[in-house]
Amino acid sequence: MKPIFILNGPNLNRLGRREPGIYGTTTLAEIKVMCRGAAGAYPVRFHQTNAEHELVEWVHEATDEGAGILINPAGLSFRSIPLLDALKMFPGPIVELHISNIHRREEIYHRSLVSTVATGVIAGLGAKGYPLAVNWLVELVEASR
Ligand code: DHK
Repeated sequence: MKPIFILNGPNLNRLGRREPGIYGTTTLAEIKVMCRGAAGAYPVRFHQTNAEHELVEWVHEATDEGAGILINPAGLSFRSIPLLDALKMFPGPIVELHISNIHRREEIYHRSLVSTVATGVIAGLGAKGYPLAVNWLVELVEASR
């Protein structure tokens, strides 16, 4: 089985302590456990980085080896052409996830470049959006086997 890549962008390593009124108190380590639970038998490659180039390289790895991508690009959602270009190469399903509802926040968060290539977008469901997205990806990948 090809793995599901779960990729997290800048500042998400601070979840739990980062603006809990917006992002909640669930840590990224706890989210990783939730994702692995939702993935069942599917292998998961779970990463977080504050560096744009690392996120790009993991998208390349997913393009070569992965079944699906769940990505929270964080602040890179809105300005990263390199990340957008990398995601355009991925042949499988992509779910873009934001813990917060970016459309209810400041204007700078309203237009995600990643949404122009994502299969679907989840925003505002908090950390619980992650296992929901994984469930959806697993179902889709299973159906296409
Ligand atoms: C996380 C971030 O770091 C912000 O830059 C995004 C996203 C929102 C989130 O809600 O998970 O705008």
